[in-house]
Amino acid sequence: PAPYLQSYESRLANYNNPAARALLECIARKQSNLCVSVDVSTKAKVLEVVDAVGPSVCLIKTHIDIVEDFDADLLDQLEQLSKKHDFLIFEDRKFADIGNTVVLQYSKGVHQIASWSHFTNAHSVPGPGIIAGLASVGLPLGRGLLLLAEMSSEGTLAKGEYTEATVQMARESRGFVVGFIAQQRLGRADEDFLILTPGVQLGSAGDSLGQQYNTPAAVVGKGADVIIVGRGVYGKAGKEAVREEAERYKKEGWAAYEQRMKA
Ligand code: 5IU
Repeated sequence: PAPYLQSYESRLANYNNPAARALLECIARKQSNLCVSVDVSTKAKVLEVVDAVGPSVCLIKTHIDIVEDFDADLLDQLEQLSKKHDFLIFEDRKFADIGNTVVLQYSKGVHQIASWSHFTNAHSVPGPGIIAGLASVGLPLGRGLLLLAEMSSEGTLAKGEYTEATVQMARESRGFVVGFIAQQRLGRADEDFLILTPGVQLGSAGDSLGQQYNTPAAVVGKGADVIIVGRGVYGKAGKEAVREEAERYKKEGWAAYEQRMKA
């Protein structure tokens, strides 16, 4: 069968990248293909949500630039929580500039993303120089890159030939590019890319700003390896409710994976 129809453990053989390997191992160990997107804007709230969902996730996705009281202590505490609960970190930075500029954005500034984030992502619109730039910083640190091949939002221009050209760019940088943010399996049947899919929620079709939701079962069925859930989890009131919701998505995501392997 195609690589993605096999177990997460067996797919380790297809990856040399340390971040990709660590993610596959973590998914298998925790029986979780859930990534929670922690889109909240204070340190205290970020840490509360991460501590609540930590046991249920393989990956935490951040938008570090929305945290109004950001400081280095947040990064220390995030790292401690990642050890306590056993998860990896993905800064959803969506780099989109020329190689020289993304080198600086990835390694410097207030956030120094490369120093703490196992994964980040980039638009393919600038061409392969963006990958070369990010790789020059990230590869020596064992980081992995996801290319934005598709988006979940209504009217996205990332489709068709653009998506295909993005997959081709990934093929040419396989050591660093480990997969895609996408809505479905991409690449040939004999290729193995990690597919991380946002726009996942149970019981909602979307929001008022163009977000479009599918269920965990639907996206895993179409090839997602990791489901990314934001408001569906952190939007619940109270730490206990957030914890329970993360568990619910974890179980849904894992059941869908087991179903897919039977296919
Ligand atoms: N996100 C998307 N769709 C995309 C990409 C990223 O929703 O195509 I690329 C991000 C935006 C947000 C999270 O940080 O994933 C989804 O949050 P909600 O589950 O709250 O909609």
